[in-house]
Amino acid sequence: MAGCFITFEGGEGAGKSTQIERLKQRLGELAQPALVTREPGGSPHAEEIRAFILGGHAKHLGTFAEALLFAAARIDHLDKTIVPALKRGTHVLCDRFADSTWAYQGSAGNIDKALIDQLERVTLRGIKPDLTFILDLPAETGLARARERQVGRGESADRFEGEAASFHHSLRQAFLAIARNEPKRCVVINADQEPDEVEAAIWAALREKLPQLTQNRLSDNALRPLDVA
Ligand code: Z5A
Repeated sequence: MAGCFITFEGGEGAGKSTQIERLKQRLGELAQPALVTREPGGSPHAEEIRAFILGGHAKHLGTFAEALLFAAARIDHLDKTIVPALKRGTHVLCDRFADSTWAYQGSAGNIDKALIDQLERVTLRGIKPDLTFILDLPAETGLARARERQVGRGESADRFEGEAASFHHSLRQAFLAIARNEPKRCVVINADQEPDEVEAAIWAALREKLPQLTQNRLSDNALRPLDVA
């Protein structure tokens, strides 16, 4: 595809949305258009499924049924938003994707890995992120950030933020395990530092993994790899 697909993963309050906006801005300055999207959600029907799951309405159906709902949302998101953008040469910056199903429903949620694997295969149909940033920080730090933001906005905890501390600890380990298993695709970023430092670490990793994105798209050198892709 002509665009690059980049996902951001990690526990609650890791700073994904903050860094995605910063990266979009930097890419825009280099005439590298990027679409920001999120999971669950990112297309009208997937956003309806998001509201249902995060509102806690699917919890009584059990963790595997929730995994199915995340997959249903992902199919619509891929078909309506992600694949069309990549085909027209727009990069996609996605806040969470399939690794979140592995971590939340598979590892922390104790759903059989083989089932999650099969679900992922039929859902993704071969589409994988080109690069995944795993924003890593202690679960307590991320939860404290998320709570502070909720208090500021007068919101309450969603379906997953209300889980026990042990759930959030195992999530962190699950994301780190994904990164160990797929070192070519995944880069672990220390998210327990100032936003400017996190941004610099992300940019340095992007320069190494997808250097064509860190060049001005309108310059001769940058045009060649994208035209070939
Ligand atoms: N889920 C799942 O179970 N299975 C799946 O397959 C998928 C998802 C796809 C989506 O919720 C939920 O769905 C999620 C997993 C589950 N669990 N929960 N909850 P969401 O999209 O509403 O929430 P989230 O993905 O966890 O994002 P978040 O809590 O909004 O966090 P964030 O985007 O990573 O962080 P942020 O909004 O950029 O920053 C949070 C706050 O910290 C904010 O006030 C910032 O100003 C501040 N911040 C950001 N960076 C820093 C630094 N570096 N230092 C200090 N403060 C910072």
